[in-house]
Amino acid sequence: MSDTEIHAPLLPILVCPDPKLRRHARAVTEADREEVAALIPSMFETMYKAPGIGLAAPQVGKLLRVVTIDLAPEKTPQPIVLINPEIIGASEETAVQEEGCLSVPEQYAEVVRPARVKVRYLDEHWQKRELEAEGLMAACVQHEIDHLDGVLFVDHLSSLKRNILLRKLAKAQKELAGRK
Ligand code: K1U
Ligand code: ZN
Repeated sequence: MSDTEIHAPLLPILVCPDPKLRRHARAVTEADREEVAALIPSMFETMYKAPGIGLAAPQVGKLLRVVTIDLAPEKTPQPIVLINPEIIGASEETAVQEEGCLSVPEQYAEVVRPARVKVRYLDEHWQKRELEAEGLMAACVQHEIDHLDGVLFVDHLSSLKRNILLRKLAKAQKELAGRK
């Protein structure tokens, strides 16, 4: 990376139990075009730096229905922007995927979700698009759309598993704050 490369500003990632993560994000309209155009590069920069394979705008405190995804930034970067994404089809068959979350740092759990989904969205040029996803992409896109509705991956776990994970998170966050 050269010294002259221009970077978009990094955004602070909210951590659970921040109440903003539980709010519903609103649909983006034409009136938001400038704000969204500025937000997207900052979301990618923040996601790559974290590092993560997805990021939803509410995780950086913006209650807008905007998501960035890149499943393989190290190998062959394939950045995807989803504006106002909607799941328009989901398989009855389910799949288990280990999930993490930048807002639930260093905690991982197996989550059961539909194995395949069809998503309708606007891309970064505001063109209507559809995406059929399976495997990690299906899990990631569902995880990110959940963020737009104030849902976290821990909500898909049994209350026992969720409580254990959230207690571990609180302990780790307390230790981190003590070191600062
Ligand atoms: O939304 C987020 O919090 C990002 C999250 C997305 C996600 C991961 C796994 C399954 C479903 C959704 C992450 O990116 S957690 C970090 C992570 O998975 C990862 C980080 C670096 C390299 C590879 C993966
Ligand atoms: Zn997440």
